[in-house]
Amino acid sequence: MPNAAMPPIHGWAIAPAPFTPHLPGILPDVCDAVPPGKAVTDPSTLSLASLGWTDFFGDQLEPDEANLVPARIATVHRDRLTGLSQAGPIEMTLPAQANTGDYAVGDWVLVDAHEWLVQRRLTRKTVLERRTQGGRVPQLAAANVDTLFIVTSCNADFNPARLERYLALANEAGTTPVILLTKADTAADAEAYQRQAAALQRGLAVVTLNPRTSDAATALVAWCGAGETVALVGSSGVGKSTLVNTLAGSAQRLPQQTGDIREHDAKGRHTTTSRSLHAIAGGGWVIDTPGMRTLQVSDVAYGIDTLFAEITELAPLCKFRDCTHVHEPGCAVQAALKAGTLDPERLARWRKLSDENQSNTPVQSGPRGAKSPGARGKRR
Ligand SMILES: Nc1nc2c(ncn2[C@@H]2O[C@H](COP(=O)(O)OP(=O)(O)OP(=O)(O)O)[C@@H](O)[C@H]2O)c(=O)[nH]1
Ligand SMILES: [Mg+2]
Ligand SMILES: [Zn+2]
Repeated sequence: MPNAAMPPIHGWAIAPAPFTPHLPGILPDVCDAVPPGKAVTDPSTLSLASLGWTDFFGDQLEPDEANLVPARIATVHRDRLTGLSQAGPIEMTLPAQANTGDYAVGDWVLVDAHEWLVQRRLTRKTVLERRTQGGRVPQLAAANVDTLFIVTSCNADFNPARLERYLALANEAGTTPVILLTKADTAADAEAYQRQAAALQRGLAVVTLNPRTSDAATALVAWCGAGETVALVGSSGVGKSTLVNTLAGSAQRLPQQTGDIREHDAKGRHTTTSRSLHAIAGGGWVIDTPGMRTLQVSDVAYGIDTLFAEITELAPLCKFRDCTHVHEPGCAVQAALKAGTLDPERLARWRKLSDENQSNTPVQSGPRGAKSPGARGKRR
């Protein structure tokens, strides 16, 4: 039963939960993840479903885990995790040998209701991970994300090859990519950016918006339903945190810090330094991430095949099964190039990304360009 004497946290009443919550301290960063003003009268606001819980996670519960509490990770620190349970914001502890680096913002974990000790992480529906230059193991960016908002500005930040890297990552993770174009107000021809972005992948949604205005939230409402999770990625200074603040709305307690960009090259100043989960005013959750300097790809063969569908579809028509599409006779890709139906720049970028992926991926099945058997939405 809920503890009637439990004081509200930052103006929040504890929603009914089948256990007595123990809150080791005030957690401003997590409290901020909870939309204030609703739960006091609406205990369903922090229902598991509103936090993004689905049968996919429910089906993973074992009979002897009935006493454990599901919680969603909101921030990951070097030595602790914060999260949200039906009881509200919590600070979790980890078993002695565990490493917080194994957890991602957006993960679902099972914790015991007395100590908030993490007992088990549930298998992820989707996981976004990235490799840094020279990095040995991929870094976890976010988990259980439905839609990846790839944010770029209508200025010197706009770079098709970099956007394609993000798209390959999203495709591989089983997360729907959407390109968000910011700073159209500062560009002479914003429509040209919109056209270029839309050509990067078949069926790709591209939304031009100004994160500083409330119209931005309206424009994204289709991806921000109750229980849905979006993550923002992109270079520093493109307006990710500004958008988080707009999506979170006026009820947000601790706005994300934002920073201006350098005039001469439009580069940001890496204002955001860690990942965090925030409630969207109209429903759903948004994960803010620090601006990335580089994005290396590895193990994204499926993501690349989807991204470059026009090339992937030609490869089986080549005379040789292991055609590299460079010099072989009977190459359907070279034929398309000559016929002018394939963009040579796309082919060059496909080659570069495929080569990088191959050299970063320990064992890759199938020749380059052939349909890879890679499963969509790798689960771990
Ligand atoms: N003119 C204009 N300015 C914008 C727009 N979107 C964002 N900005 C400004 O761009 C600057 C950078 O925004 P941030 O939200 O801090 O960028 P960020 O992507 O979170 O950057 P990092 O945290 O460093 O990765 C801020 O000064 C914003 O006000 C836009 O559409 N038009
Ligand atoms: Mg930021
Ligand atoms: Zn070929």
